[in-house]
Amino acid sequence: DSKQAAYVNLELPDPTNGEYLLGAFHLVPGGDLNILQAAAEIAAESSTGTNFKVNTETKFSKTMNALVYQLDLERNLVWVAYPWRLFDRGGNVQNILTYIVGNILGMKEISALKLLDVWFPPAMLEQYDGPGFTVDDMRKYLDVYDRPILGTIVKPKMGLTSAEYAEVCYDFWVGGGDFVKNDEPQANQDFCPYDKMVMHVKEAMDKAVKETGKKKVHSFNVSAADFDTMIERCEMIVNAGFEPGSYAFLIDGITAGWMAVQTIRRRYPNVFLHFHRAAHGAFTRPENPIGFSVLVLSKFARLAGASGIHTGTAGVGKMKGTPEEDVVAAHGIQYLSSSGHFFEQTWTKIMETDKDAIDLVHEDSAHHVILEDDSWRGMKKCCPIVSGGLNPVRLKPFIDVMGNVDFITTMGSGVHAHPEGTNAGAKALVQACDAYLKDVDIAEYAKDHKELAQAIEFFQKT
Ligand code: RUB
Ligand code: MG
Repeated sequence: DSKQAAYVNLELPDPTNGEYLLGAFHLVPGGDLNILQAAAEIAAESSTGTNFKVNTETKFSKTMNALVYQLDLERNLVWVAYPWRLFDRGGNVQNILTYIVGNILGMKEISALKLLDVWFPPAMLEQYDGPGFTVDDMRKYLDVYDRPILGTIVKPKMGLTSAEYAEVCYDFWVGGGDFVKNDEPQANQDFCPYDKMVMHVKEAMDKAVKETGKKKVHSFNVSAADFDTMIERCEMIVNAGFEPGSYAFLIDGITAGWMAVQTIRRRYPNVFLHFHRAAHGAFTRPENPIGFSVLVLSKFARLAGASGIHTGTAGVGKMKGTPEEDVVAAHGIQYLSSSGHFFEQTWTKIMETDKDAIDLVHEDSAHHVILEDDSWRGMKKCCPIVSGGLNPVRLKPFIDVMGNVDFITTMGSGVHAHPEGTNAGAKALVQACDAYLKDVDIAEYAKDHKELAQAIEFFQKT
């Protein structure tokens, strides 16, 4: 069949030669197509083709065809190579997604289709921004190393006035927390105007910093209806007198879109860009056969330049998620190289990583390569943000599955539902973290740490 002749090459000599972005899909054909026929339809629709071969194609256009280059009939897997010259120049992530998880997810020819993993060739990485301001920069600002950055989300999710909102921030910060985020729907509501919220948060932060002698960070949701309003929100924060480093910009990247993410990355390279991912479940959940994985979403967030993205709690919290999915995604974006579901991704912009020649590199206990100074040669790291139904009691179980402490955690109910309130909730979180660092069981540590004892009592029965 001519489609297979044009869009399948099971003998493609070297898919990793640098010319192709690679994708691995789970595919169940629709109708009476076999997997090879369905795969050819996918490669066609997601590169140069359509349902019929058209008479307008040229010798050159055919070189831009995506190619099915590998199949696993037992597991219903197909691998596709996309010549990356297909993609919009100038580092546009939205454009890639329009191809590789675009029309194809709606085609009749599939009954299940999920992009499980992607691989970016080094030369392609060079075209994309990657993160500007990283969690390492935030760590320097906070003077917090060797432990997770401890955060909260103000709750109730909505309905506090700007002054009430800031008071909750203050209580958390003086309790010892580092980081507060707007819950993602927080915008410019009539009962909590954005400008007042910013002003009150600034006062609350100043007060908390003065009293504790520690730096604090607030992540402001700058997602908005349009470009101008988004930038207005950013500028309001920039001009409110905050110290650089003390504020982050949150974009709800799925609902606001990749253009919003990349705009903030380019306009504010020195601000931590916080990618919240509301609605990702529509395409990432494992029981949904159509979509793409958390790993794929997270890798594109790093490519686009998010400083951090929510990667899930690996089943420890309230959201659906497993270590196989969430931890692989977290490692996939924070390390210089790691194994995804199918691909080994190295985020260097050069083909060969001659480890011996790179004296700034070391390996951690799990043999993940870590750049001492990740601004050098590689695409910078993107920080896993771990959130959703966590509480102090669940901190250690999560660290155990994660295998490292290089993440930001934000606990909403896990802090504000503490029987003694937000301040005590923050203290309990800090104590749970201290217990972990001292390698003491939290039950033991709670014997002389009241807030932690209360948290254990309260959260363990939930
Ligand atoms: C969690 C919360 C975040 C979720 C999003 O609040 O507000 O929006 O973490 O999920 P709480 P994910 O701590 O009270 O559950 O992080 O999986 O994207
Ligand atoms: Mg939220």
